[in-house]
Amino acid sequence: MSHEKSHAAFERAKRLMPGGVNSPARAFGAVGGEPIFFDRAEGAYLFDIDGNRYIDYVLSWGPMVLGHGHPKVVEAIGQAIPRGTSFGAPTEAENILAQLVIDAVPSVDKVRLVSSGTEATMSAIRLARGFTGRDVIVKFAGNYHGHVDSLLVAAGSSAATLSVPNSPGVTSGTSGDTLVLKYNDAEGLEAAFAEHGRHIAGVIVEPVAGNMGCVKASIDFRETLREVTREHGALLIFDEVMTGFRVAYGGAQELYGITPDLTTLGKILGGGLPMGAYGGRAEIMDCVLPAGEVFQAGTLSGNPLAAAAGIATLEVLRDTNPYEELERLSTRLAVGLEEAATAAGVPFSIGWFGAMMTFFFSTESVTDWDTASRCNTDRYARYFWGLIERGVYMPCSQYEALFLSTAHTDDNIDATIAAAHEVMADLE
Ligand code: KE4
Repeated sequence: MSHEKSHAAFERAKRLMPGGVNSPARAFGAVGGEPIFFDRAEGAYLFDIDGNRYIDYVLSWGPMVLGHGHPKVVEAIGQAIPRGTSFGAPTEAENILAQLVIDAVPSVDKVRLVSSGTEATMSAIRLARGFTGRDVIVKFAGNYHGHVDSLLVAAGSSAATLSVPNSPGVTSGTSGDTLVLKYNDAEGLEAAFAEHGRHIAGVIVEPVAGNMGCVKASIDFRETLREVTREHGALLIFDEVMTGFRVAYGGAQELYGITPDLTTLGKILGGGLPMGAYGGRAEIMDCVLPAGEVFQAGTLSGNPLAAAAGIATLEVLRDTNPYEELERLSTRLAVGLEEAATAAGVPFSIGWFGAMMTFFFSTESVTDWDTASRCNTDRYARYFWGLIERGVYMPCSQYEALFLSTAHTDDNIDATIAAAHEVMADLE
């Protein structure tokens, strides 16, 4: 498989942009080699500039839950373009998208649309501080909430992949009000609130972690999150940028039966175009300017093209309810990968929740950052490149989740499992 054109493009890119990429998650830093440049995508497939085709399990890090180029999404964007790409003024499309979010997500009575997941989480923690009058925000090691200064502490995703979980440039003053706890540690959470509860404005958490690889939150942890925040007057923020509309139409909160105080959204919400959102109870959201005094703004917030793509995507998800089929395909993939690793005698564990999962090269069950960080990332790199050579595009890091879409087929799963058997057999 030739990557000559990708190599040439990357050589040029490195002269133009830091590391040749516009997000470190794409840099292949954890798997070695050079990133692949893509030309186009269709359904479950990516096509690189050297003409190679891959079954895509990254799906733009989650947004493409309907696959690439879904006709209803393409049509919606095509119809919006001639009417204008941005007005910097309200549009009815924002009303429609906001209503879809409010109807879908149990915790959301009012919502503010922004342009990325980072903007959503940054705004949500500012709002939690403004609403409570408190300073401290709790996050969990291995969770990633975008490149918000105060949350770039023990961060997951590419921060963990590239070993900068505590980024240079984040001052002690900025991160000083961030309390980092252990994911799935209900006792540690209770102890932290016993000591600091009156100072804690909010707790932000991935209700299903995807940024240390896919790690489920235990029932005890989830219930403790809701109990201690309510008891101490702190806001519970579910960061559903990844899980929203993916694990269920109403996100993890719909499945858990837990109603957070605020929810952040992104990725699928924009159908592949830049979109994020944060929402919650009206009494909290009405503290946001101009209804209230907590400032937040954005030139392209609720952009009409992104809103059109998001509306089309959510309407398809709402009307077709593909989650059982996504779960069936995910089950086949998980079982197939397990069989391939077992046949090859390769130690593994799987983190899996609906249409997102991670195949961990680990001898132990991964429940938090400590266990995730002990994975054999060299073995993951060999697994990644072995699958690339066989036309399968997995996340370029052990600390990411793979995703399925409604465009994936049983044939795609069969081909992936067959490739995995060949790759695992070569993993010493
Ligand atoms: P964005 O600012 O990248 O749109 O969203 C930040 C974010 C917030 N919360 C969660 C739970 C997230 O997973 C993310 C972003 N996810 C990473 C991949 N794990 C985006 C990929 C990248 O950084 O290029």
